[in-house]
Amino acid sequence: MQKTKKALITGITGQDGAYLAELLLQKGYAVTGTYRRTSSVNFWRIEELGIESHPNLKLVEYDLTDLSSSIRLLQAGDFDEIYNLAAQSFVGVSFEQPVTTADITGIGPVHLLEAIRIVNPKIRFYQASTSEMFGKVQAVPQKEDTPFYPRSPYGVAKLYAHWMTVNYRESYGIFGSSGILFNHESPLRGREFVTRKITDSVAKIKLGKLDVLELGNLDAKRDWGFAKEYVEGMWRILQADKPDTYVLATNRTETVRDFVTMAFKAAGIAIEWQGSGEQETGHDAQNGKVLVRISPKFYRPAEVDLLIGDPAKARKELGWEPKTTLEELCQMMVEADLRRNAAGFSF
Ligand code: NDP
Ligand code: GDR
Repeated sequence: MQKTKKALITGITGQDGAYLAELLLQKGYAVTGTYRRTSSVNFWRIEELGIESHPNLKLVEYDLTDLSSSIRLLQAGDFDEIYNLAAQSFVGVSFEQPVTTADITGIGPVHLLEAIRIVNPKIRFYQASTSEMFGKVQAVPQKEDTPFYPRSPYGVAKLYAHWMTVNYRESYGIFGSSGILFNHESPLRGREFVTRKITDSVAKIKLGKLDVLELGNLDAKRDWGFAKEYVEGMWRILQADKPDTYVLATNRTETVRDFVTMAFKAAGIAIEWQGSGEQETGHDAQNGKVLVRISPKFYRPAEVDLLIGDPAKARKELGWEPKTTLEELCQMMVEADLRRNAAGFSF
């Protein structure tokens, strides 16, 4: 009989943690998911997926910034695979809290790498790296060997953790792999990120609960995919014969403005754009009402202008391919937010 595989997911209360837990439970894994002690822990994502009481899911309190508890977590768990998804993951906040971001997002993963080195070097380790490490465009499309040039404290912290994963692979033979994932979204995306902010606001405008959507830089271009498909890629990365680095992306890029137009369209509203820069506005094409305007408070001190990834290596070596189009993803998110807002709640 095959032994039940045991996986640890840090950050199970986040978007990817919830989808990955669902996937691994479906695959028959015993899953331990970590959450942070806060005054009001929120499990809405795993509840929405209906897995919060799954018999093979165990939830444990853990903070990535604590080395000794990282060691004890691994001593208690006998894990085969660790997926390190925990991070201070919001780029905007990283400019306000650079040191906290460095502690959690940069040094945090090293606590797990050290714990693996000390407790069981055979554990396979996945590090959630990011297209934000490419930052200022050095080549188009970006792939595994494109030079990095991060543009935020978040990107810099992630780059450190990325190289530490590579370093532990090369120094100690640890199966440490890194997925350089481009933006991936879903109805479970946090509302501080631009796609979900847009779909939630579009739903509220459609239902008469909000007048205007305020945004920052509409010209930023992102390669947006569907999170559920990206967590499948994470799993494949840890099933490979050897540890490595892989880009997961769709190879299509659109502006934030395009996504706004798409989201309103999904709610049956046509948008017309007028003006430029801080004066740009989006109008309801039927009655001229202003529905979108710019607020410089959402601008970032340094911006990542253009991300588009080439997932050819993952396709060739892992058989991974994104399938959901951006239009389908946007429609799915708008419909979920219309449902939630109509029912009177939205996380
Ligand atoms: P989320 O922000 O939704 O989730 C982050 C998770 O990390 C949450 O569960 C959060 O817990 C947890 N966390 C934060 N700080 C700590 C800490 N000190 N100790 C333990 N846990 C902590 O991110 P996503 O699910 O979107 O992303 C998953 C990972 O992938 C992140 O590392 C992110 O940086 C990275 N990434 C994401 C991409 C994307 O497009 N989504 C693209 C590329 C990389 P709490 O709920 O308590 O805040
Ligand atoms: P990003 O995602 O920074 O790419 O990081 P986010 O959705 O926050 O921003 C995308 C782009 O939209 C522009 N923008 C706005 N962003 C937000 N959040 N709010 C606004 O009002 C707004 N207006 C315009 C931003 O300037 C930016 O250019 C995400 C995170 O999930 C990271 O953890 C992950 O590593 C990367 O994706 C890949």
